[in-house]
Amino acid sequence: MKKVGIVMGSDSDFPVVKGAVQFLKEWGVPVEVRVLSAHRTPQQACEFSAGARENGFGVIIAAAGKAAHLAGVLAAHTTLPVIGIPVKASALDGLDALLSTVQMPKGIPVATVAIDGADNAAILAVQMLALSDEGLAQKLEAMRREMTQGVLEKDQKLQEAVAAL
Ligand code: RP5
Repeated sequence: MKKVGIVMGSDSDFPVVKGAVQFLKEWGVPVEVRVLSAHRTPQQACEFSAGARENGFGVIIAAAGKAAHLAGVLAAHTTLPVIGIPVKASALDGLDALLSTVQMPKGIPVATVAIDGADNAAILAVQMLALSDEGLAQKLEAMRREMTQGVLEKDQKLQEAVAAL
């Protein structure tokens, strides 16, 4: 199976990213996690991305806050799909990182999830790998069924609570 690379701009982003790492490990998806900054270690970030395909990666997740250029810079150096997580790390509550990550120019896409949306980044990465992995695709289907069932049960409980008022 291809690996997922999770890159964060600083170790201070790790609390946001940790759940995604755990999710991927639980699902048996090989994951490598790095601190590589578009601004502080630009050369290392570019080298990681440029070599990612030949190093066995299938998807890159990039998490960064403030003037968050990390996802875009990584995307510029690979044709692998890059998922961006804007991190809430400043006085602007992540809006700065959201706009920096999502507003990519034509030709270099970054699939941007919500501010601090690491869970969805991990799920989206698995969906991408599942394009060529039937086992993962079946697990995703099962997860969806479970989610649907959970909401239906909540709705049923709510109906009972409302009827008892
Ligand atoms: C960004 O600046 C990082 O991704 C992080 O979200 C933010 C703050 O970094 P530190 O100053 O905590 O290292 O580049």
